[in-house]
Amino acid sequence: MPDRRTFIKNSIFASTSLVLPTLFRGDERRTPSISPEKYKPLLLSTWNHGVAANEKAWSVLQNSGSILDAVEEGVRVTEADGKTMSVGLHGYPDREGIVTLDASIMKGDGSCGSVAFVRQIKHPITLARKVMEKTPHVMLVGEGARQFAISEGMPLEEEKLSEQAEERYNEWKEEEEYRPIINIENHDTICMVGVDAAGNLAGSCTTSGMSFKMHGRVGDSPIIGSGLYVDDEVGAATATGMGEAIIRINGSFLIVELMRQGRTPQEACEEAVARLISKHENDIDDIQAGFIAVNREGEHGSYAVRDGFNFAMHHRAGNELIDSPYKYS
Ligand code: SD4
Repeated sequence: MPDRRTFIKNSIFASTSLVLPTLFRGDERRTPSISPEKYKPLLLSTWNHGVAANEKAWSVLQNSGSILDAVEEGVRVTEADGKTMSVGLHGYPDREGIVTLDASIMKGDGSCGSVAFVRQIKHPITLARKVMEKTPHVMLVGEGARQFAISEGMPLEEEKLSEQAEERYNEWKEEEEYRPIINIENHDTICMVGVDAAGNLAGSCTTSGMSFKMHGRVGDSPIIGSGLYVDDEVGAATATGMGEAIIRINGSFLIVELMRQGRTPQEACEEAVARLISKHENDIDDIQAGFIAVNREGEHGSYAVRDGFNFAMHHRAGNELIDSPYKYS
């Protein structure tokens, strides 16, 4: 059984190797400059799987011109990628052995939708978009979300763990004696924020959440303002990592508001991480969280609590995987 990093690296590189555009060369990475250039359009996505998600989103943006379609279609690639163990129905289950998914989507005009604790739906991001566009609500959870999916004609998938998830779940039950794992190695959500050539923004976020979580646990990803926030007047931000810590500081909203007050995306991400750390003096060694942000001018930023967070950035010249700056090694 490979460790998480090796597994993610191998699987994502394997799954994206046929679609890599000009700038990305597998293990070639660079650290972003402190004052990044302005790019419009621009797409940013979390982790290695962001490369393939960006690739799809970019082609959708070129064809449809819609930044909302782009961020939805982009993360659907990861939701369907059977090798990503922290997104989609093939991901790791909760401690009862049940996979429950969280997702959110937001447009820069304030429209937003999300679903949480939802079962049997292959594309929760599309369900979140339907909540946004077809209901008077922002968020549906659990059985209600599933019933809404059925009423919208979305198929229910069989509730069966993927081979890899089942194997790991059985190991975990023996090793961890049924305690939820809360540690820095246990997350890899796909989140995407983007700006089109005219400065319109949108974002998306979808996850199976923390592995072996308590049944019913919901993280930051479907909570508007925590896992994702978008405002055409300012910019967009999204988060990955330990949801509990991100919710406590309302991380994505915080970053957008800091940008509104004049911070660059980079400065805003760094300040959000500092805030998060200040609320976790006693357990910060167990926490990883990372943020990415873009403003309406097309500047970007990223920052993480610790080493190991990366993100994919797509602009006109191509798609790159970038190691994020961070606070702790
Ligand atoms: C959660 N934030 O459920 C998600 C997990 C995650 O990268 O981001 N993984 O807490």
